[in-house]
Amino acid sequence: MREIPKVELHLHHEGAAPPAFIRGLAKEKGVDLSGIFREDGSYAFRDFVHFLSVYEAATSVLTSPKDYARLTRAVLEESAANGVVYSETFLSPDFCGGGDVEAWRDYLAAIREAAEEAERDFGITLRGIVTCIRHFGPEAAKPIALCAAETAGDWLTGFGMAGDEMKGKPADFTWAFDCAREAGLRLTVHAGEWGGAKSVRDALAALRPERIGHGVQAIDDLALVDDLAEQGIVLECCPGSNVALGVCPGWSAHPIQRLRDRGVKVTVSTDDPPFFHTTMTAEYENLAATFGWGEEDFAEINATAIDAAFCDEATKDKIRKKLGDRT
Ligand code: MCF
Ligand code: ZN
Repeated sequence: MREIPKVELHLHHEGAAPPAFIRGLAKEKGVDLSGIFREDGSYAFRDFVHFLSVYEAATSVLTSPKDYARLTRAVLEESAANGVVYSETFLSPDFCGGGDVEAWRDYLAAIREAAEEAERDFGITLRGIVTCIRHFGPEAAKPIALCAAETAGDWLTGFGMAGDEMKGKPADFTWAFDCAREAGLRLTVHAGEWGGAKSVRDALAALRPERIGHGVQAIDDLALVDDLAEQGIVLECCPGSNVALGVCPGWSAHPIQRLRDRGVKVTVSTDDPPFFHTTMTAEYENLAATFGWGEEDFAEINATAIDAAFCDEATKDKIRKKLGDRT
């Protein structure tokens, strides 16, 4: 499974930080983060809302562009070791530079340079998605969208929303999404992870994204599932994350196969791999064990993912050649 070339569309930049990396930074900076780790060294969280606060605590020691450059290299080396040839990562000026556009530019430059080096060294291509945080509210999303619009280009190609889906309604964020859309950014929204099928409907109606992060609870509304299929909305499924957080009671209960059977375009990602004790290899192994997926299924999923990627056509063609190169 490790060798299969893979496309990952849904990865949170800080959420991909290995716990040892965050512990090392905490030690260097004299910050006590012992409360967010279990005795075995892994991240400790009780439930989804607690996960959000542990994520923020871990992020608090990433305080400079240099920290992000080191993180980017470590994350991409690990992804490439799991066969990932193309990845998109959620980044937020809320975390990189505290919302200030000049600081954000410096963080972005460092991340981008590290990604270019990793592309040369490990053969993995990265693109960025600027992300507003739902539980920070719609006013906080506006400067994030402005940062995104000012830095949109060939590397920063998307705008999205993550965080606590139970807070606020998508319609509150239309200003931010309209701003990003006008700047030429492609759109994705986390929905239907906790907020039910209605949350997916609301996100689609108010924000008009072309992809939905998670979206798995759409399965409870078959008319919505048919709409997703008809409109070609792509779901960024992260089954290991859903199982780890308790969105699904187990792998066999995950709706990815049922959604796919009904014509929905599904893709596979890890979300926050070390938090959820997963990797792209582990996701594929679990999909093979649970649903009997084989080479053709994975080829289809990766073709869907690269078609839906937020990069230019020349990059897609380069990646498609790698996907076709199976040895
Ligand atoms: O997809 C998972 C669970 N659902 C919602 N949000 C997040 C997930 N992983 C990270 N996030 C949040 C994180 O807590 O995304 C934001 C943080 O608020 C970071 S995006 C650079
Ligand atoms: Zn996510």
